Amino acid sequence: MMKRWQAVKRLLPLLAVFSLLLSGCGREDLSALNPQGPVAEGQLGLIKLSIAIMTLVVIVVFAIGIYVLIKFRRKKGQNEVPEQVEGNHKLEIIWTAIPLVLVIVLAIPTIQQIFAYGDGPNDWKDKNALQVKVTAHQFWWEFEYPQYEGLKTAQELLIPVDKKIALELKTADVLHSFWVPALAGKMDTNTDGTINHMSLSTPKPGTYIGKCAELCGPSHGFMEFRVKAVEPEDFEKWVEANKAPAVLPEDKQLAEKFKTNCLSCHAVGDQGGFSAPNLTGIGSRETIAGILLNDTNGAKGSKPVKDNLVEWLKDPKGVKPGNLMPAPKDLGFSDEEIEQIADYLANYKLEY
Ligand code: HEC
Ligand SMILES: [Cu+2]
Repeated sequence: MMKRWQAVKRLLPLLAVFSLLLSGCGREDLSALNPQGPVAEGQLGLIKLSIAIMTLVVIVVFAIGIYVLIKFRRKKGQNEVPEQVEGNHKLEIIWTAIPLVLVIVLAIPTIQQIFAYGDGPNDWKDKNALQVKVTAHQFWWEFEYPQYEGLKTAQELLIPVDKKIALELKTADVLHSFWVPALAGKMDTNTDGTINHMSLSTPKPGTYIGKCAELCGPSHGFMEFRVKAVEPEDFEKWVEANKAPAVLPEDKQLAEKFKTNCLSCHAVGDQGGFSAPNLTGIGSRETIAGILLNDTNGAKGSKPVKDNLVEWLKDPKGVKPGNLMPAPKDLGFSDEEIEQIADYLANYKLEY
């Protein structure tokens, strides 16, 4: 008895440290406990229901346990072995039936919600839904809007409020998982070529943080994205703004260098490729590379867009280890040219 207590005493500080560590994981902006749309609300409801049922079970089991411990403890002077009881049909039926009932109570709303909020493939065909094809890459997110020809963006999924957003999810490389805690649960991007669907919506304009929820490589922890919900008129304005012809650096020589070295992977406007994030209007986005916070919406710890661009361009792998962008200096860009490119990109904004 004494020994056991000592072991517990030794474990307690460890548990305290763990809970302290875990409390560091609590980011309010990345919490499923603060839902901002119907899907996340329904999911929180299920979390609450299952916690309630489990709490009830714990209370009842502990109460019975404590009652039995007290009632049937050995009395003073009681030396004979008590009557040994083996099996009791009535009790066994009861404690099989109760969990079954509890599981059914949990299953009914769960199944209801799955179908109410997750009719993925049908939502995709829903004419009133905004379709977005999501492609996960190590370590960035690509968003394509097939209902708007040629419209593609990266790291920041712009959506109109009060509209069903139907997502089709796939990966370009390894297994990732799309997760915007405030709006909806996770959905994997499969590596076997199969496509997953999910949908979400929100009535509230705002920026919701998303994260890759499947360990996918050295920069998995930095694989963040933003879902930015705006009024429908603003969304249409953004769509129009994206159609503007490509803006290139004013300096002719720099523009050529940018075209040959950067647009082999990236796109601006109607020029370039799509093996890397579309840079159109990057100056008005809320992050660089999904993780360096721009001061476009005054977020805590944010910096001017240009500073973040310089930080990224000076050392992309320093910001996100293992990512696939070559360092511009290895492509022959001087520090001065990096500054100029950062300046150009920071001023490449979309009005909406
Ligand atoms: C071989 C392809 C490739 C080339 C060439 C390349 N990049 Fe990239 N770039 C990438 C990839 C991939 C990412 C995404 C990295 C990540 O977030 O994991 C990226 C990210 C970026 C970002 C952040 C994008 C965002 O959405 O926030 C900027 C800015 C950028 N590159 C600028 C440049 C510039 C300027 C050049 C030319 C000097 C260049 N890149 C050359 C592949 C490339
Ligand atoms: Cu990932």
